[in-house]
Amino acid sequence: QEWRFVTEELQGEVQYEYAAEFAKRIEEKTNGAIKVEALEYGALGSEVDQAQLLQQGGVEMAVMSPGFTGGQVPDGQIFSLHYFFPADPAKTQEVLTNSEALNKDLRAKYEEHNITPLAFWTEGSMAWTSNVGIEKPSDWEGLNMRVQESPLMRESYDAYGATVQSLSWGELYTALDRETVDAQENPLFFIESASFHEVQDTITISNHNNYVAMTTVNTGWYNGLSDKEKTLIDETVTEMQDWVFEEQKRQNEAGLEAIKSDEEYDTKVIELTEDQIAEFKKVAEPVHEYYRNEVKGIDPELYDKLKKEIEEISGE
Ligand code: 6CS
Repeated sequence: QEWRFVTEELQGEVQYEYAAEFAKRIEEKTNGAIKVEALEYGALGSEVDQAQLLQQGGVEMAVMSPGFTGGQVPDGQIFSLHYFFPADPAKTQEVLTNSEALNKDLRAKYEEHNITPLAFWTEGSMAWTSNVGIEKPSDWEGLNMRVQESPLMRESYDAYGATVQSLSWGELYTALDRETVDAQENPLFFIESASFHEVQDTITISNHNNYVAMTTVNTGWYNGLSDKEKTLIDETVTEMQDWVFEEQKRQNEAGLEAIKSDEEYDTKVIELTEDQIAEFKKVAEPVHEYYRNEVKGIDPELYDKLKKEIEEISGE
């Protein structure tokens, strides 16, 4: 047997390395009877194309960011709220790993679309990049922000006064370089790896949100596997939660180091103070209520349940 496992990133980056490690473990456990092919971003189209491919069974497995199916699975947009999950990636990983709202209720919502998320995990805290040096909400006024395909991301940045534009990350470097887009958000490892710091003067460590990825399988394919195969996959995915946490941590630390020591581009790194973060929270928190009460197609009970789980873990 051979399973194809597509990712939204390139070799060396967290998602691809995740798929490669998963492949290694499955091959070892089955003495080579099952082979898994890890695939980089690009060969199979954009992130949106890849999501469709998984849904249609063109690939068996995918690492998928919820932001690219926000129109189809509105509840998945919960990951784009700012200052909702704990700022500490370790705490967010704990929520992602143990939450019933996510691993049972949200999983069922994706399954209606033939996507089964087997695990949710963080790729680290996201930072904002721009040429203006974002330090307060009003700095966003007039900026055109790049977002994924999630209507709610528009609300989050509208609240700060920015406009938004959806793009695949493959088009982002050029868009920033030509200034058709002014700002973007990503974990530090990805900012460095995709060289966005070359075309942006500043990086703001904002702690506004963690980047979340999902390990997904095509629902029909997965349900048709033997119990033994399902257990093999499930156990490996569970084992890998700690592995991927360490991998993203290592990559994010190295990414920041590389940006700081890159003398050619001299990108300014701005770390927001607690007071500055409080100003952003004032504008971002009403969007949580807007999401719960106004966004069509979302389940307010899932929101309430997750919020409670987050409060229990973060102790806030
Ligand atoms: O910004 C993006 O869309 C990309 N960022 C990451 C961290 N992974 C893949 C994704 O497509």
